[in-house]
Parts: sequence; C-alpha cells; structure tokens
Amino acid sequence: MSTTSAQDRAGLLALAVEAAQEGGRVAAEGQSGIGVLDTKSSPTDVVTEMDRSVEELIRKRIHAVRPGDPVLGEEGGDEAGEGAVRWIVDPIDGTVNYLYGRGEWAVSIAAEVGGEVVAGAVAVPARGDLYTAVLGGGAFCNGEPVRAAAAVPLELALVATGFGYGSQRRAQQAEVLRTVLPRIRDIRRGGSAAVDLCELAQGRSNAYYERGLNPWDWGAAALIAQEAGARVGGLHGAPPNPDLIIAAAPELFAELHDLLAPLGADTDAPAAG
Ligand code: 2AM
Ligand code: CA
Repeated sequence: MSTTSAQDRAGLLALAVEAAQEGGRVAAEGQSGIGVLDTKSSPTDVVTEMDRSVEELIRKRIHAVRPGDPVLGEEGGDEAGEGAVRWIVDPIDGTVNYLYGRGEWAVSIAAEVGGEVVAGAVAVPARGDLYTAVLGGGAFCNGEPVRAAAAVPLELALVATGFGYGSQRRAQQAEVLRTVLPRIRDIRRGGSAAVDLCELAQGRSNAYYERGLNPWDWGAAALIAQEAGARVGGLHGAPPNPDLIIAAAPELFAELHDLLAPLGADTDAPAAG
C-alpha cells in the first residue's frame, strides 16, 4: 500500500472535496445559462469554456494549499510540478448531459501518490451528491458508507456502459452490445463515467464497462468503486486503462470479463471501404 498515512490521505481528500464542491457550484450556476447566450457562440463552445474555467479554478484551489503539486486535467493537460501528489481532474464529466440541461454530470478530483490514487472526490451537483473515498478507508456518499452490490449471475446483472464519440468506435461498441444485451438483465447508458462508477459503488447497478476513457474520467470514481468492494480493472489482469475498464463485484467481474474479451470490446471497428 501507499507510503501516505491515513492522516495524509484524509488531508488530501479534504482538499479534493473542497475543490470539487466549489467547481461544482460554479459549473451548476453556468448550466442554466446555456442556450440563452448570444448567438455568436454555440452551446458546445460555452460548455468547452465552462470546462476550461472550472478546471482553472480547481487548479488554483489546489495550488493555493499545495503550490508545487503537478495536475493532470482533461482541459489543461499534464502540468509538471515538484510536489509528491499528482492531482487528476475532470472539471465536467458527462459534458453532453451538461449541455442538454440534464443532471448526470460530475466534477471529479483524485490525488495520486507514487502512481496510486489515495483519495478521490466526485461531486454530482445537480443531485447534491458527494462521493468520497480514501485508499483503505471505505467509500461514502454524503458521509454515509456505501457498498457495491454482491455478485449476481450475469443474466441478472444490470450493466452500465458508455459509448465513445467516434463513429468506428461506436460501430464496434454496437457489435459488442449485440452479444451482451441478450445475456444480461439490461443496459444503462448514463453519460458520465464518473457517475456510473459511483452508482455501481452504491449498488445502483451490478457492473460497468466502457472503452475509451482517460485517467481523469475514472481516477476518483475507480477508487470509490474499489473501496465499496468492487473489482475495477482492464482485460487480462491489467489495471483500468483507455482500452477498456470493467467494474463489478469480483465473481461478476470475472464473468463479464470473459464475455467481453473475445468480443473485441477493447478494439474499434475496421475502417470502412
Ligand atoms: P466527458 O463527458 O468528460 O467527455 C460517456 O460515455 C463518458 O465517457 C463520459 O464520462 C465522457 O467524458 C467519456 N468519454 C467518452 N468518449 C470520450 C472521448 N472520446 N474522449 C474523452 N472522454 C470520453
Ligand atoms: Ca470526462
């Protein structure tokens, strides 16, 4: 386990929570304005602008307390620093939901030490929910402990997933789903990877898988799911990675893994023509 003490991790979590909640407040205030802004900027530009400014605000918050720490963010990229903690930030996860005035979007902040995430906070402002975890300390929603659902047979599993933005990737994801859908209870497509993993952590689904995520999408929420008792990983024993992430109670993880691996769930469709 990490070299950080429980006290260190609690301190890092407190900063992650403060920054996620402040970022969430600002983003939530901005959401209602989308669509009624001047005609020069498209709604997509407005969301991109909000992503940027919320990430900037989060970087400032973190650096006010820990000036030397590097930050990896979806918008601002990998910013170097001498500090021992690397912060992994997704200012708005679920941007399409955000754009359409839907509630399923999150601000996600993880603190990583020596390559291992030791604290994570995911704020879901539209619902007023805050998910938190520190490594080895369990997972919480609004301060109450949460647990992932116990394993069920695959045919009884409610499985959350998401689809990429590119057409070739989506074609392959539809192919995979053609085999998966008849074998499970049902599919949910929420639109935010961070929320999907947090809901798995509180038993609102049985499993989750998705291709094409980046570390900021899963950083905080994967720790929350893991601390809630879920196994979170890639194919063939790999850690979560952009090719594929799977999360579920361990026995169901194995079953879903063995279904997905031969289907090429970690690949894209060949180019047409
Ligand atoms: P985003 O809202 O920050 O873009 C939707 O299935 C989930 O996957 C969201 O968490 C979304 O993050 C993420 N996602 C899907 N495709 C992506 C891509 N091509 N680049 C970045 N994030 C992606
Ligand atoms: Ca994201």
